[in-house]
Amino acid sequence: MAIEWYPGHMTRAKREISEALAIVDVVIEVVDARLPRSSSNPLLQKLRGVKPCIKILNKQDLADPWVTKEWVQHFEAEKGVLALPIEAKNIREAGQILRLCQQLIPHKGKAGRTLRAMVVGIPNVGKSTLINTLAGKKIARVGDKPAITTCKQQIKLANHIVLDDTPGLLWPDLRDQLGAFRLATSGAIGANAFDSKDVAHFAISFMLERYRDALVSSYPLAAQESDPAILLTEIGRRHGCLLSGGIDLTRAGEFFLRALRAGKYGRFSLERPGDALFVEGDEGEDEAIDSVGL
Ligand SMILES: Nc1nc2c(ncn2[C@@H]2O[C@H](COP(=O)(O)OP(=O)(O)O)[C@@H](O)[C@H]2O)c(=O)[nH]1
Ligand SMILES: [Mg+2]
Repeated sequence: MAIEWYPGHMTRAKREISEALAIVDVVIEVVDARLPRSSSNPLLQKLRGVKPCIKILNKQDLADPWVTKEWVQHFEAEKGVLALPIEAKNIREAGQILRLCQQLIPHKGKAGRTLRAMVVGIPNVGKSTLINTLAGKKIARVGDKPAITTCKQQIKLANHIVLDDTPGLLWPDLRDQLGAFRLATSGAIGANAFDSKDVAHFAISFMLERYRDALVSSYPLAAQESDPAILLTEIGRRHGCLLSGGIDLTRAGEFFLRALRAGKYGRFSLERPGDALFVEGDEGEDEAIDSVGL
């Protein structure tokens, strides 16, 4: 289902999150482990101030484990921040969050001193999945439009920790085109917001640069070919994405992105802590991904 972010929605989300943050002890920010920077809206950092935060690097099952380790170190360099890579459905991994909450706020999470936590993040990073795992039952809808809950409930977790049942929802920050392409590659922004062929070109170039062997094992042509347009044509041909008189490159792009996101070409991370945030001159210029259809 599509969510469009308009200034009115953004203002409302911002207000709701600041109000909610004021009364929580710990912010649980969920990001996508494959792109921890681009899947985080920098506004949250501003709104959070010095409030303790657990950065959840979710979907670690899809990310490059070495790069995820670098991100954990990077985030934990900030005072009051702990980072935890998880797969949101994994009860044991998600359960570690309780331990980290108590580590961050040692004087709470005891009888008479309830520790209050809240999950926040952009769409599709796995907030609902995580809340359901922590609650031990289905509370939040997964992979769907967030329900506008007027009356927030609190879920009692173990160790006198309570969690808001509704996550704080931020919009993805698309001002930087490189970040926007990474988000589109990961599936965080809806297909109506971008051209699958362009995003597939970006993703193929990226894979050739960082994970070429993974592509070569599916498409031997990638061993000597570095032009993403030629490789996308080959992918379309191999998977029967045909048009009268040629290859349907949009369908080929969709096929490639679906397979990539499902882990068919192995685990990958789209950004590392040392990477540049945006390509110089890109910001605000190229309107390749200009609307936020989620
Ligand atoms: N592979 C993988 N997929 C996940 C994980 N967590 C969530 N997902 C999937 O990501 C999509 C978005 O999850 P959801 O919980 O609805 O995200 P939300 O929009 O942040 O609430 C769904 O298809 C989930 O099944 C994870 O740890 N690993
Ligand atoms: Mg959700």
